Amino acid sequence: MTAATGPDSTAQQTFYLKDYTPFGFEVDSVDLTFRLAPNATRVISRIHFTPKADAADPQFFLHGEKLKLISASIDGVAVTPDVTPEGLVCTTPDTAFLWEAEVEIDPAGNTALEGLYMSNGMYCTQCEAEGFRKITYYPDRPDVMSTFTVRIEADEEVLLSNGNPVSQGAGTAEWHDPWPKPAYLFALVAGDLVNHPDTFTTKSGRAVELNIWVRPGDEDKCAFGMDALKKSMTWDEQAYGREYDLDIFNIVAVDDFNMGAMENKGLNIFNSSCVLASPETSTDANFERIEAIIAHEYFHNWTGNRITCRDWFQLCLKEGLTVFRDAQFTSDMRSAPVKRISDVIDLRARQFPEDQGPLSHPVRPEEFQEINNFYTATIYEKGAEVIGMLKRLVGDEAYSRALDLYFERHDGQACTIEDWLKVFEDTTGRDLSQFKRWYSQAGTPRLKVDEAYDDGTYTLTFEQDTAPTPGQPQKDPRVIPIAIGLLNDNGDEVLPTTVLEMTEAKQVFEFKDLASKPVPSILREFSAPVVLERETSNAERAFLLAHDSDPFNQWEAGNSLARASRLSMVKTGSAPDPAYLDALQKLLRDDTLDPAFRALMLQPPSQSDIAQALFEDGTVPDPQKIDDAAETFAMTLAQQLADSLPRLYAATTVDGPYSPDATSAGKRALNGRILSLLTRLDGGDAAARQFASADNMTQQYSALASLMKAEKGETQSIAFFEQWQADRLVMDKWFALQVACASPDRAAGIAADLTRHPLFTLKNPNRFRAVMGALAGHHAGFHHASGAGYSLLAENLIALDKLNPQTTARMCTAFQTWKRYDSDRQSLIKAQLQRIATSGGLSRDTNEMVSRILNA
Ligand code: 0A1
Ligand code: ZN
Repeated sequence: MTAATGPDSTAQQTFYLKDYTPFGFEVDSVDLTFRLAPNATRVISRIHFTPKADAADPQFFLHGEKLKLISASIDGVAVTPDVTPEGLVCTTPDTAFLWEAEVEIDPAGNTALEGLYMSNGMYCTQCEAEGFRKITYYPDRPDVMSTFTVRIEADEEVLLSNGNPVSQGAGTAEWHDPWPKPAYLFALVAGDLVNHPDTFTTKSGRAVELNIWVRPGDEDKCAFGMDALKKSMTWDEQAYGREYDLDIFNIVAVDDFNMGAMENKGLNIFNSSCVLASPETSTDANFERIEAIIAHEYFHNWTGNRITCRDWFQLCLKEGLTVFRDAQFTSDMRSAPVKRISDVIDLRARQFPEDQGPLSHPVRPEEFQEINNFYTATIYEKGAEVIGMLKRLVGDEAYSRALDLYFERHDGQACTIEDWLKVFEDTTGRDLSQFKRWYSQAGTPRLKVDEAYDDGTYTLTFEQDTAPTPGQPQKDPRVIPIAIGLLNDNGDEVLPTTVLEMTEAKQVFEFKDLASKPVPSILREFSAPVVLERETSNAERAFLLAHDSDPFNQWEAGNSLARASRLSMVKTGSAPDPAYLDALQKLLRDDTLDPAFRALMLQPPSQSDIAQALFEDGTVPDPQKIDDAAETFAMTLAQQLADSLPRLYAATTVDGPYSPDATSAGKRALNGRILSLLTRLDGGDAAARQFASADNMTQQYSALASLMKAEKGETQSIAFFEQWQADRLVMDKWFALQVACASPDRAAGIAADLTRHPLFTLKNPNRFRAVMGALAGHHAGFHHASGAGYSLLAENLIALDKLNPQTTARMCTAFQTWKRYDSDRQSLIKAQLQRIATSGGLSRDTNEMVSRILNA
């Protein structure tokens, strides 16, 4: 790769998939010594290279950024490489040689949290995607794999790296990882940590030592994570035949972390919010997320580590598959329908806006400026959806055989999407070239449905169309698996779930010998990530809500009723649809339904989703009106249910000792929704009582949120602060709630005040996200006509970019939907985007994001 231009440049370097060239050298082994010191850590590398005989690119280029080169030698003879801000090149022998270098780095000054950095006095690393080059000179690309031996010299008590421990002494430790790996999976941790230990025996009898390492004081928050880890290890053996492959598996919790967690070989590093859990400090949602992330990182051991990516364009190869696997795990551990519905809500909230706006990119992008900007909902969640479609098309049994072949054929390799699809082609004999468009074409297909019934034959006509996306004006038809069922007038299924395979732009499917015109249930289980467009009546939606045997489509029927009702409230000022209110009340009282499912039915469509629906309908969304409609709806529902709310509240209250299991959590979720309705009527009495008596965070938090939303929670908010001010993770909740529960008029002002709070800091991504993420997620507050939300976010992004480009660039996505809104708001947003763009010294990450959003 050639040198990139400086961060200020508008013409940043772009990297292209088509330019892939293998590295010209084998890396036979890597030996690293770390002499840790906060501002002057020395890293000594000894790396054996062998030139490849047929190298297309014979240049010896090693990545390196922000490194002070102390010395370099080849086969013991000092060399003077050509050093640039991006790396070095050096003349090398034609045969195998030993490269040795010593560099100095500054972990304490590393606020970007990429490479080796310090968090609360502890050293830790984050190398994905391109952080290793900030540690030492190295071919920092995922297709260069090698075995690593690491020696750490430091004052800290606990010294960890990848693989198995070799030796441990006073102030030193040595680790060896026998599995060849790319540098992005390297990790090192040094700190005065304590562990929560356990053991696991794999199905072939390997004894594995397990540890969760935390700061002293957090050791009582590890048991749930450890249990989740053991469940994940067992599940991967049973579901995929995958065993763990080292003698030890370490997890470390870190407070300052840009993402959720990282799957470093044998040494997973976690944002503390994604591993520490206790009933008093964590909500049910936290518990569920922790279980899923522990599983996700563990599953990467096979899908990511043993089989990795050839280059970063293939990121979905490991991420889409691992998200798919962790979703299967959660479905097995909890409720499959509830997991599916929650995932689709999330996909529509995060991936659809991305796919329909200026940041739209294919699941496998073909170009990027900064790879850190591509850890997106499209790569992760749409990547997982594509695998779900593939599995549906080939069937469970073929999926299983294809995966076996994938592991057998590609273990130890750095692979591509072509390799992935080929195992399916070889297993099934199918030609997947058209299916591959899901990886290369960006944008969400819209699927239009027309129906006809004549003389016992029912006809469904589907048309697919995908709007142009940046750089892709033209789209070709994709393969779309459409799972459908047909119901008769009594609600009985006359056609059980059947998968239609759509391959054409327009395609007709016929169903014969039907006694009467059926009611179709289309896209069951959300069998493809598309937008379904179908003219349908509220009566039919209500019918499916009552009778559909597919829980996803049952929920979807209710969801589309809710959307339709909300849209007409906003557009015409009408009252909430009585038929929908009626249906909701029935569901709410139906004790045969899973409480978690009922809680989801009660979850209103997101205000951003309503804004998008209005926009697509040709109406300019007014965020304040959308918020007003949401308020009116909730108030009307509360009033209609007035008589039964206290009883429903009591009936769903979970007493006794707290347990985070799915059944209790589902009940509490429903109880929380009921409490928020009740609080609108009872002056906050029930919520205040719940707040006072709660012995777990789920109930304390839902009581506080209900009270604050009703502007009755001032005392409780102060009490909460006082109780929890020493707990960073709980304080993140407090910060976020202040903004999330504020009225639209006050949200930006409150967020601004919070940025001046003594506990606010730009250095901790969780805290920054708590305030700015909550503001961006407060639809009517962020998009307030004053523009105060936009300018506050811009101001903070400019400040954060100097410290932490990755988190800044991610948060820029708050502006991605700007073209939906009226011209005044568009001008306000554009001015703020330009303000960021011209603020000077902008990072490559943020520069790329802002220019992509601006160029919409
Ligand atoms: N591979 C991780 C995600 C991840 C990516 C980049 C990071 O850098 C800050 C950290 C984590 C996963 O999928 O969990
Ligand atoms: Zn991942």
